[in-house]
Amino acid sequence: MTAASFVVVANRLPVDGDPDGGWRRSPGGLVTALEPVMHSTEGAWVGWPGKPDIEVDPFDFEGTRLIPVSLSAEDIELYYEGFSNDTIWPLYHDVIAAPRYSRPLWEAYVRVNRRFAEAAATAADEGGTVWVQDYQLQLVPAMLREARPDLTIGYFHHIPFPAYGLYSQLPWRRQVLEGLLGADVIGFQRVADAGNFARAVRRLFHYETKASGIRVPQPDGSTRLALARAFPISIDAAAYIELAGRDDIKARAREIREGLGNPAQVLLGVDRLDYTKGIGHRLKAFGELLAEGRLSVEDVTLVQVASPSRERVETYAHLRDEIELTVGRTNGDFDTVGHTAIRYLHQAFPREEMVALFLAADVMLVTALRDGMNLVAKEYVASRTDNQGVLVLSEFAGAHDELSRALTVNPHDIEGLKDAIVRAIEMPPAEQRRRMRSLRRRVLDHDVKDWSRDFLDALAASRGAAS
Ligand code: GDG
Repeated sequence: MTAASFVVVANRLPVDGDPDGGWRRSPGGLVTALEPVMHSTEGAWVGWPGKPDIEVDPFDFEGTRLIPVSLSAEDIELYYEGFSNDTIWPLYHDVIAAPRYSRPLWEAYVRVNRRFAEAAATAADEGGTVWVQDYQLQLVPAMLREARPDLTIGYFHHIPFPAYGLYSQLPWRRQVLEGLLGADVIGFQRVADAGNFARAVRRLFHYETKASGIRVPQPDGSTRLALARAFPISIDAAAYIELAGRDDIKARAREIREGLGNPAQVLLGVDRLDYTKGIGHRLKAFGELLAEGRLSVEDVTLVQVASPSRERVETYAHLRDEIELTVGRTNGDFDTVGHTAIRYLHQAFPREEMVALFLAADVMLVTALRDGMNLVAKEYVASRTDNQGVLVLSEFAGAHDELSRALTVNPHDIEGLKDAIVRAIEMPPAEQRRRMRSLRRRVLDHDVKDWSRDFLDALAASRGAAS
């Protein structure tokens, strides 16, 4: 097997197995972001193929070498559902749900991170570049550096990094920081995340942290610079614009509105069914507006897509019950024979249908309690080539740093959220246009290819930036 000069390491490979034993490219921003680099280099991608207990040999797929890391059912339960999604995920999202601190989960996380690091160490060419993705693999940078000091190593963190007062709960807080500090560049979504990380490093290790980087002492007495900085992720804006311009998708958007009984206003939420997304807060605000008579189901319908997610984690199963109880109650109380209050869809849809929903929606509700970025907000904006529609956006989503012309909300403030929904519904077309133009400018000027280029340029510049 020839070694690769550029290697991506992510929890998942960029493909899904199809029923007849082949592989399909999985939809997703990361794949698009990395396409140009993958094709201009001898690229390889290390990741889990998506099913338990399958051994798959490395194979070539659309010009990229895919290197599967096999996970047993037990690995998935302890490393993925356990430590990644039941410890790190809630802790890093400000403890919205209680994190589980359990030694067997941590031990599985270390074991599985080592396997990913070993696979990357084998795949990478002498002096090559490795880009590690996300919170499931925080220990990989240091493990990889130990095995292959010749490599340039980048890490991007897709979710928030919490304030030290919360981070310090983690029994393995030193080991996780040590793992991340193995990278030359550690990328975050927001400036605040990079700041939280640097503060945790200062508190726990007393290393010097400056804008130029963190001085990490080396075993030989020298120091190495690790750069911790914000690189806000984005979307493949051109792909959304193209879909939004298709006649069949525009026709589908009209059909969606007709199917809802042609309400004057369609509100939309699109989220993985996750407690970080503030779906319950949104439903509560909408339900109260109906109860108070400020809105009526004759005029307004809320479409909520809640795509199935992490269903084997108990907190997610409870959340689903809670949301579905609220939807059932609200619809029971307010539906008429011809009109529904909430059209709830616990399903995943093709991207074409998502764009049709974006075009059908007068108001997009993004009410996350904490979110690394929130790509849905950017996808809605990119799709609105008509410069109409209103984005209601939580200040706790990373996207808020860039999309300040949205209607800002604190989703915990239900009265404020209700007022923002009413204001969005009543916003005159001229104001919608002014705001949407400015939002679109930002998303179009900084798409996902700019994101990966900025990160990889910083990574290339870090090579040899030792002190
Ligand atoms: C993590 C961070 C950060 C959702 N349902 C369907 C569907 N989606 C697509 C959306 C969007 C993506 O999935 C979700 O991305 P988000 O950014 O909104 O949220 P997370 O899944 O939590 O992602 C987040 C992101 O990583 C990237 O760094 O922004 O903060 O939590 O693209 O459109 N797509 C289709 N059908 C669905 O039913 N086709």
